[in-house]
Amino acid sequence: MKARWDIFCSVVDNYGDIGVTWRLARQLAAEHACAVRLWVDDLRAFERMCPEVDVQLDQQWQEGVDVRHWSQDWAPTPAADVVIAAFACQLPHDYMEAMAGCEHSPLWMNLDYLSAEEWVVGCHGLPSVKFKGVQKYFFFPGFRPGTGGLLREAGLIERRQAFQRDLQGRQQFLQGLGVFPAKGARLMSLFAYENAGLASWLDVLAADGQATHLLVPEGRILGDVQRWLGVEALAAGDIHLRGTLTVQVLAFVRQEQYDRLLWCCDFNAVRGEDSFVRGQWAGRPLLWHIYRQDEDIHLDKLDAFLALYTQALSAPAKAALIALWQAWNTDSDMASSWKILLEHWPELTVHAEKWCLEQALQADLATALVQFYENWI
Ligand code: TRH
Repeated sequence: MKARWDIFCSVVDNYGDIGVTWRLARQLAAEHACAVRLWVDDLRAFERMCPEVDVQLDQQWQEGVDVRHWSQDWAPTPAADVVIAAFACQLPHDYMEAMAGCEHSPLWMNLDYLSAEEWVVGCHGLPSVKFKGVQKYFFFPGFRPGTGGLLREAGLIERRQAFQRDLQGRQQFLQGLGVFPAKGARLMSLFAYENAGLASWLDVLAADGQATHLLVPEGRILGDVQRWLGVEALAAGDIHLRGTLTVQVLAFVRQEQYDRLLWCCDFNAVRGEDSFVRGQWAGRPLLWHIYRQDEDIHLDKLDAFLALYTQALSAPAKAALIALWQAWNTDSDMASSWKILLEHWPELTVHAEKWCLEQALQADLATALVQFYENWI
């Protein structure tokens, strides 16, 4: 009999919560023959990345996943064999009672936030709280051996590499999005939160000897782009040229298309958690806008990732990358760090692919979860 999995996703803000749980749910169903229910409290956020979602429905099937609207009025529901609370969300009390009432307690896990910090290795898989005899465990994604790894579908890297080799396929994909970059232009994507450092970056791109075509999916950074362009409003489809910089606004696309967009670009600015990981699987140099946390604790997470990511780089390339990422994450001037980074472009490009392949040697997160369950029973 198929193991039954319940994944609970509460959308706090943005798209990372649903982005991560949707990928995980799909992969568990498609690759591990699990019967997966995905409980989501905000179907509108889900609809942005999976337009087939009907926001009116309490129950629907999407790509082999039983999608449930997690509403305030919780109807009695039997507990699954494995229960995942994503990002420490609080399960409905009645559901916890149902877990406690099971003849065989389910495996209950908290899928934590992604961090490259060293302590994660020591905490991954440890018992957390108990509810009436049902034990909860910490499950930490991560970059280091001994963590739960990263979400990565089977064959992802091979598909990505084949797509990157297929010039015509890439052109067709971009044309489908209305993107026609000039020959020789550097193609870049920009998905980020509001950032006061953006103007200085765009200034230097506009004055660069090489042309840049910058793709900006609709979202929080658009206000800063708009101010820099000096236009009244920006909407998907808009294209503006300033110096050697073309800025093009894109509609928010479905998750698989966003992956392909990252694969097409020479450089990706990504953010949060899920796009950050997908940027790494793209095998291209990237810039991470980390999710801001109280008391700047996100800056420790940033440093921890940088320490790992830059280990194999030459000293000057390492310094250039660190300077750029730190400038971006402290709303600082980007001009000089970007210019210096350009000097190390070939090394950073080779490194991005190498890092991706190294990370792909680890078991992926869905497989690690299934393994954890199998060891547990
Ligand atoms: O949206 P985010 O900022 O999410 C954040 C982080 O996860 C953060 O850690 C968390 O605490 C906070 O949410 C609540 O960035 P993230 O994680 O990259 O998620 C974006 C998702 O949107 C990702 O799955 C990719 C998807 N996406 C599309 O499907 N289409 C698009 O066009 C774009 C730009 C993104």
